[in-house]
Parts: sequence; structure tokens; C-alpha cells
Amino acid sequence: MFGFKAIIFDVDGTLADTERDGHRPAFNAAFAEAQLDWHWDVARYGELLTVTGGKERIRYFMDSDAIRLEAVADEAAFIADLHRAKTRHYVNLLQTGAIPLRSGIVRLLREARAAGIRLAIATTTTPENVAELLDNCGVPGLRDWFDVIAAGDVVPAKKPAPDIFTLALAELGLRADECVVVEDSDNGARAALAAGLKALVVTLNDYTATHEFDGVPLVVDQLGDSEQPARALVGSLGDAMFVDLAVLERLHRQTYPIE
Ligand code: XBP
Ligand code: MG
Repeated sequence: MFGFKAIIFDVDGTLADTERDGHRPAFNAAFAEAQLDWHWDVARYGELLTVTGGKERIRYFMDSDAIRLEAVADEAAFIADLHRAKTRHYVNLLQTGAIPLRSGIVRLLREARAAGIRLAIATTTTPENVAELLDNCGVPGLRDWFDVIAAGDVVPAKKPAPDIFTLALAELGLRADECVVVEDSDNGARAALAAGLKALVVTLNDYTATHEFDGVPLVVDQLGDSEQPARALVGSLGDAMFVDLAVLERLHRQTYPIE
């Protein structure tokens, strides 16, 4: 018996390393297709990731580089079109199975299902991106393992605002103290904490390794598995080699102690 009833996962950077070799080339392909001489290299994309959401990220890039497109009357519509093209390129890439899930993800999802722990997603990315990632990662039916997929423009404000986590909680019908969250970024962690979700594990990746993660009780390099043990940078895994339900249970008790 566990003290929490659901695990809420972020997608980009958490379920899979999607940013550098997934979203980034898809943005660049959309720019080339629209005959724009914009190109986001790996380092620049890292800076742009401070803004979540693809449309918001394009707008932020245009503003920071003071780009004005004289021929464009409706900038919002232009960005929306460009982003639709980006989504098409990204989905095409996912359909080749090029982006695998990170270490330990399927193991933890299986363990949770076997224990009757519910699964949910709270992400900034476009819903079809989530569906295609889950449908093309080599685990048949994986998408249906999730009771709730909260994604994209369905909330007024994207991470670090708490809105997408608040929506996921409402759709699960659970309180924040009944859930554990797995995230990868400072924006994601801030969003979860702002929604009252304090039982939070951050799994780092290349783009988020230098983030601060104030108030996060457990930061690890990966969820890990027996072949690729996890390393804790903040908090402790105890005797565990990787993040499993027992580790999450300890984390949950530590952040929501039973009076
Ligand atoms: C993910 C994002 C997304 C993706 C692109 O943030 O910021 O914008 O980079 O997706 P998080 P779209 O992992 O914190 O949810 O282009 O579909 O918006
Ligand atoms: Mg993320």
C-alpha cells in the first residue's frame, strides 16, 4: 500500500530527450520551409528553452532579436502557421521511432500499474506530440496507460504557471498531496510546486543540468535501472540503485508527513 495514488509525468526532457534532436530540428525545418533564414543551434536553443511553449518560444526569439517581418500583417497568425508546420515535422520524426524513452521510464510505469498507482501527464507541448511519442516508442498501448493527458493550449498560462498541473489534478480527481511528480526543468518544477505538488523528483538532462531547482526534495541524473544506476544530486536514494516506487513512497512521506 502506498501513500500516493498517482504519478504525474512531464513529457519533454522527462519521458524522453525530445528537445535538442526533436523539437529543435523541427523548428529549423519549419523555418527553412517558410524561407526564413533563422536557425536555432544547440546553444541558442538552450537559451530559448527558458520560455515554454513553441509559439511562445518563436515570439520570444523574434522579440529578443528585434525581428520585424514587414510583409506579415498578422504576427500571431504567422507564428501559429509556422508552429503548425513545426508540429508536422516533429510528428514525422517521432513516427520514425527516432526518439526513445529515457532509462527507467517504462520500468517505473509498469511498476506503478502493477501496484494500482494511476498515471497522468502534465505538459506544455502540443497534444498530438504526446500521442505520437507514446505510440512510437516500442511499447504497444502505452498511451492508454495514462488516465489523464493534460497538454498544450488547454490552460491560460504555460509552465512555470501551475495551471497544467492544476488541470491534471482536477481530471484525476485527486489532491496535490495524493500525487508524486516527475519533471526535468526549473520551469516544470516551479509549476508543480506552485500547484502544491511538493513530492517532486527532477531527472536532469543536458539542457537542465545547471538549473537551480529551489525547493525540490530529490534531484537525480535519471530514473535509472539496474544497468544504469541513478545518482542523487539533491536528496537521497537510500540504498536504492534507481528511482522505484519505494523511493517515491519515501519522498512522499518526507514531503507530506502523516501527523
Ligand atoms: C516543453 C516545452 C515545449 C516543447 C515544444 O516544456 O516547452 O514547448 O519544447 O512543444 P515542458 P510545442 O517539458 O516543461 O512541459 O512546440 O508543441 O509547444
Ligand atoms: Mg520538461
